Formats: sequence, C-alpha cells, structure tokens
Amino acid sequence: MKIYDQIIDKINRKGAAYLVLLDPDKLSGNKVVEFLDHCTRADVDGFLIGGSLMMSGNFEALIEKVKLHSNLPAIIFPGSIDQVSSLADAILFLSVVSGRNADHLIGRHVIASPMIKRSGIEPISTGYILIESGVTTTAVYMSGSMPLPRNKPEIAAATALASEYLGMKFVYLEAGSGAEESVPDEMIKAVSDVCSVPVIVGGGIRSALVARDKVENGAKVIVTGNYFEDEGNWDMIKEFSNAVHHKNPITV
Ligand code: 1GP
Repeated sequence: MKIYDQIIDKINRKGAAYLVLLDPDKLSGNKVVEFLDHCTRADVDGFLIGGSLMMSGNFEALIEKVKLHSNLPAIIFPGSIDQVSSLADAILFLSVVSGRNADHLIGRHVIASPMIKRSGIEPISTGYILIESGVTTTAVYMSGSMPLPRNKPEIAAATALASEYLGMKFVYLEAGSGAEESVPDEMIKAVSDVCSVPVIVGGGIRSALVARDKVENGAKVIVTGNYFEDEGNWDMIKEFSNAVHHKNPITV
C-alpha cells in the first residue's frame, strides 16, 4: 500500500494520524534508537524527516536509522532540494501556496522532480500554508514569503481549496517549528469545513490538550517536533498519541 493510502487508512481507523518530526540537526547519536522506540510504543503513525537547514550532514544517516529500527513510514519533509533520498519511503512535495515566491511555488520542484523520480520514492503533493505565529519562523524566513495572517481564516480556507483544486493531496497548516502560537482552531475549522483533502496541522503544539483541540476542529494529521527534542518529555508521547487518536479506546 502506498504511504499516502496508509496514512488515510490510519485516519479512517483512529480518527486522525500523528506524525513526529525528526530534525537531523537536533537528533543524532545513540539517542535516536531510544526515541524511535518510545514513538513506536506510543503508536505514532510515522516520521517526518528534514529541516530548514542541514548543518550536521546527518540527513541520510538518520533516515537509515529510522528504517533500521522502526517499521513506521519515513517521510521526507524537505527544507531544501538536497533533501531527497532513496532511503526514505516518501516525500512531502511541498508547494508554499501561502506565498507568492515562484521559486517555492514551482521553481525548486522542477529541479527536484527528476531527483525524486530517480530515487523511486513516493511524492505526496501538499499545499503548504504558512501561518503567522508571533515570531518570524525559519520556514517563513527561508521561503522568502509572507505568512498568512492568523486572523483571516477565510483566506486560509480559499487557499486550501485552491490547493485541492490544483490536485494536492494534503493541505498543511504550518505555524512553524517552535512557533509561539499554534494554528488557530477557528482557522483549522474554516479550512476543514471546505476541503475534502486531509488537513495537516503543525507548529507550536506543546500539549496533548492542544493537539486534541486541533483534531476536534478538523485536523486529520498532527505533527510535533520541538517538544520532544527535550528528552524529559519523551514519556508524554503516548499522551499526545492518545489525544490525536480520538477513535481509539484510551490506553496508558
Ligand atoms: C511541523 O514545524 C512543525 O509542522 C513542528 O513544529 O517543532 O513547533 O512542534 P514544532
């Protein structure tokens, strides 16, 4: 089964899917296996792997470890076109539809497409919508585009609908890694009400309750990154996972 279909299947069975973002610059060495183990036991649905910068050069080594030590999908979440690897299962083929920077709407995709074809991994076209979140996030800065105003759910809804009509398979509402404020619930609801493709929500989610609110407002995939970069929080992964998987009976 394709990775996209696997995620849809998890959404249908559990109510929503939970993906954990692994940033190769922040997670390396012996800790990786232990963290993957925590995630597997917590019933996480897959990993996003990537980062806006790649200072460490650990990108492929991290994918290799994920494939070796877990059976969960390894999906590239590319911060740049050099983040393509045949070791992964799939790649989110992100177009920054909130911005008007042609390079991030289509330019880089033209360069990356032959690389993705050669790699044999599954591209999953995704309308990536950056939402204003209190600070200038790395994603906003690196994409050279303006984020969508957080008090304009109707613009988010129209942008998401346009992405769907362009054939994108996911819409991703992104507050940005380490965002002060996560994507507003009202905006998630406005987007989910008009879109038939699943809505991914990430950025600034630091509690299971907040994750649950997003799901209750229509998010079908929740992504967290930063919060679990602190090892002291690893025991909470299960709680996040339970909050997202609202169709599952609660297990501790
Ligand atoms: C993925 O960028 C997010 O969409 C991750 O955000 O690191 O703030 O959880 P956090």
